[in-house]
Amino acid sequence: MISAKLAPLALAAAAASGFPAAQADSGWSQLNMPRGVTEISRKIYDLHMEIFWVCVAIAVVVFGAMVWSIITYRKSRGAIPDGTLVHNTKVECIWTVVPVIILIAMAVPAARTLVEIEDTTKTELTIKVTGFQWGWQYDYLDDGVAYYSRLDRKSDAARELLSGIDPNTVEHYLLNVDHPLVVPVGTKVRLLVTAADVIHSWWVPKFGVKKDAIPGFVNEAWFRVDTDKPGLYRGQCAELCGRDHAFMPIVVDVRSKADFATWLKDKAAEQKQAAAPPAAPAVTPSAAPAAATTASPATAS
Ligand SMILES: [Cu+2]
Repeated sequence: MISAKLAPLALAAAAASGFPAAQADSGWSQLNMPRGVTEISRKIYDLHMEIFWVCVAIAVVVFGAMVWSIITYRKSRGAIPDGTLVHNTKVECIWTVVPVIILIAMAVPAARTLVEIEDTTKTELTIKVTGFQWGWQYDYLDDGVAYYSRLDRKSDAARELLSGIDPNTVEHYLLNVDHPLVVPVGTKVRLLVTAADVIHSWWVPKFGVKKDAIPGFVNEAWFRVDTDKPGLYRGQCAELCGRDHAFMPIVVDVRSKADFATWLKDKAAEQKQAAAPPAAPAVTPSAAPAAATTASPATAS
């Protein structure tokens, strides 16, 4: 009943946030953070809900006491202000000790989750992520594969001023890239996050990862996508980094381990071939100096 009432509101919120309604989840989940597709993202979600309900309980007690006092001790009922009210040591001790206990009770699970988020040991794949104006570079450090990932051309054309293209006709408008980051499922992937110019932030909500990309620093983050959840996951730069901040989305293509291995092998071979110097043309000794002299004016100009 309530969720049915709130659904249009949630849809409007989703539309306002820039996420297409078709891609977003429905109902209540649109008002909350996603549960995600990694163990850590679910732990973060559970922690968030735990703390949320603690806050709700505190709000009910505090505002309940306030409203009850205001109504019960109102002037029209003949209440007289107590001008002699002074310190009550017992009450003051209680309202100091109780919040301290609540804070400690919240800090313990929060610290436990934070420690897990920071634990980048036993990683199976390391990828360097470099943010730049305006896109991302992905470096598979152990495999010699590196490429840039930018806003897809269709979104880029539609976002131009007076382009005449209706953004509603572009699929995943501003949320699609030309070359997504490709990773395998069920693998602990470590990201080394940095930036080439200004501060960016690599954020994929469903992985529970949001890490600042800072020039001159290398930040670490990690994720392991559930083995039964391959697919495309989207995110965005989450640090206001300048004019085109809104135009550097993130797409992660999560594949099965076998598919990923094939992709990585093909990509490495393709990049190796592209980097190889072109086969030297057969140059006869007499032709070589002539080629050199004709080439020099061209390079000088
Ligand atoms: Cu950015």
